[in-house]
Amino acid sequence: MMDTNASLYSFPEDFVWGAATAAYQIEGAVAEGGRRPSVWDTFSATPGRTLNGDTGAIACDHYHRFKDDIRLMADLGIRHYRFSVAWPRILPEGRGAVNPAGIDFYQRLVDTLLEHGITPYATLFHWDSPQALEDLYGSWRSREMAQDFADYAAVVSRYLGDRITHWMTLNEIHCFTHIGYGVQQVPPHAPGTVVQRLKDLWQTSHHALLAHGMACQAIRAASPVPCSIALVDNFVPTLPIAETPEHVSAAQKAFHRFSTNGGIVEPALTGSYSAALLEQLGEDAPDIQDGDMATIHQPLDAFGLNNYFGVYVRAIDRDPGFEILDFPPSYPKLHMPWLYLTPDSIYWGIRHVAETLGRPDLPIYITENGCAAQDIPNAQGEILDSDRVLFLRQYLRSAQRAVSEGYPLRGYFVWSLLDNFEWAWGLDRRFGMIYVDYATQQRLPKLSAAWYAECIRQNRVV
Ligand code: IFM
Repeated sequence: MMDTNASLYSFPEDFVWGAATAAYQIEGAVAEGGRRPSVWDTFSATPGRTLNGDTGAIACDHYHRFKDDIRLMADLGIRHYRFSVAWPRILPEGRGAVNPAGIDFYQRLVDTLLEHGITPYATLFHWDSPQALEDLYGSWRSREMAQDFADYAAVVSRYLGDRITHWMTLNEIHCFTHIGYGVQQVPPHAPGTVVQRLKDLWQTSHHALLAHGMACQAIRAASPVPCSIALVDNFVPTLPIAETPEHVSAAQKAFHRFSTNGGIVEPALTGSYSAALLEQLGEDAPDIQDGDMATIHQPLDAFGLNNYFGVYVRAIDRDPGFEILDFPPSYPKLHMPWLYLTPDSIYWGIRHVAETLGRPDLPIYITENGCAAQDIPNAQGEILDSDRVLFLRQYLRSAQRAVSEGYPLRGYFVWSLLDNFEWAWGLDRRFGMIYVDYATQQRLPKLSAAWYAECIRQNRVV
């Protein structure tokens, strides 16, 4: 029978279909090749910090198995790969002497990608700050961290810039600052040190914004060839409960005040903290020195949106004009407490960048999207993760809607290529399209991997 749907949900010819991972979540080999501990090594080795006491010490052993993993990726037809570089492999003490074995590892990794026709997208920081800097000055609590990060970014782009031209500075500032230093209940993030005042918490994210801006400048100065630089953020899209002018306007108003949206993505993309947020914070707002906002607001070549969920908003006729709706108990979610099925969050995330933040010029990549599911091999040893296929299909259709309406979405990276160390949830939560048997380190592509490969082959959501 003829496939009558051959053009349904299709993407432009040059759409980037990719997969993403992060160093501490997959590499393992934490004491090899001159690497020194990151805050996540220390945190996860502390009793009671992660589920089942899991650590990333071995994880997917990707440090030793990267060639096989890259071959698997190539077999699926994935031609774009987002990974992260581990700061403590490159500068084991966080600053100072460069570790040649660290550089060599990433050169070999990237060369293997290129041999398979896979374009590398490197994130410079995905939460594994050098423990040495946490010990020295409290890492993100100090302004010094911004300069150290910029110096590290310069080293990486100097040594790897001949083969990597897509750079991403920091991944999800909210998580490693506001959850790393501000959450008392389980599960926090490393380093898990709770700062005293809300102002101190906002100071950590302000330092991270500065680090992003200074790193942009450092990469452009050090890269041997022109390159693309992006920030990757996971702001929470506010979703109009109905697509009518009153609810859309309520969702736009709510955007600035929800979570840390107005104090992280907004200053990075517009050059100013949200006025509504600053008013709400009052004396808890971070200290901002002369010139900081210009440093933070660097020209970017792209923006990376990590999106898993959004929150629904409705218009109300009293102050502040909007209401954030709680999720009712029976609302569908995947295998994380926060993983509500809200496919529209991709579409609205993209629209908020273009319209609410006034950046219709900025190319966008979905740099992470995916879900944890309870993957259990069947009697034949297959993993038929139809729940993950359902999730990815709905979110990808939402991405396609944004493209079809003319928003500048250029690509999509599934989180994640492989099951991996899911931070405080240890190895218990599986986000991969490829199953990892941690006892044997065997890899097994799930049904979702075959489904995604077909999407790539047909350049549309199937
Ligand atoms: O695994 C994480 C990733 O490191 C950052 N973004 C969210 C993912 C799922 O929780």
